[in-house]
Amino acid sequence: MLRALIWDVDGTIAETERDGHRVAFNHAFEAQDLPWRWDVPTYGLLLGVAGGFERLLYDIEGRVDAPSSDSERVALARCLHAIKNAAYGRIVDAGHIALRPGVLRLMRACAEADIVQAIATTTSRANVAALFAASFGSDWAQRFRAVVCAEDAPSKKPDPLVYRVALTRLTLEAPDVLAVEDSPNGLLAARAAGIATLVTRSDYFRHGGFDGAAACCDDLDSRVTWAGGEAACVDIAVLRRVHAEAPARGFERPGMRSP
Ligand code: XBP
Ligand code: MG
Repeated sequence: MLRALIWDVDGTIAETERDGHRVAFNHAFEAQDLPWRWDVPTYGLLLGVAGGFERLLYDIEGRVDAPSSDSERVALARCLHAIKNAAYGRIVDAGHIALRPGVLRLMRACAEADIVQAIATTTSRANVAALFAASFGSDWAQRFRAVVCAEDAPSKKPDPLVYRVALTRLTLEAPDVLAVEDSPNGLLAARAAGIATLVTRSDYFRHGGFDGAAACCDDLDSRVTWAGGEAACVDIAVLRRVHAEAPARGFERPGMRSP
């Protein structure tokens, strides 16, 4: 039985990357008098590195005009990341980042159907709080039984840690839940934790590789397909069917043995 839905944040609940985090990173470069800028396609490539700090460090390490010592590069990445997060908060507070289609509808339906909801994200608690306060209001935390962020799971997706911590906090097992993700790294993380995953492809991952997803759609208000069927949008009946049918399609559950 489906007991809980675990939501990713960036790309899944809102399109935060291109016009949110990316713009804020560029603001940080400018604020530090650096000539570096991440254009839209470049940022798409860099999203292969999960975590804003890790993404910065990866990029800095490939630049000839970056500091030469490891400690200076780490210090620069930390400084830029802090400036970027403050700028991201301002972008979100200003209402520039909208919820993706169907998110609010599905959250309300889950609440009515007694399906518990949780968050499993690579971003920080402050970034989640800024986005959710702007999107859901100041009482946003009441919607979620667990909110697991970068601070709780320092090994970023595709590492399954963030999902394992979410399961522990929910006191549920992987077969009790369904994850909603937008990216290949997110899908890998959820699957590595043994969790069936519905993928709502975000702009940057429209053509991502989603082998192993329990179901896929372009957004929650659009046609969703899975091995056993399809539907006009993602609703509670679809969530329950996708979750129930996932094991029958060879999805490996912890403790289950292949025949
Ligand atoms: C999101 C991320 C984050 C954001 C930036 O991944 O990888 O790094 O891009 O946020 P997911 P931070 O959607 O899979 O959680 O700078 O706070 O990391
Ligand atoms: Mg995501």
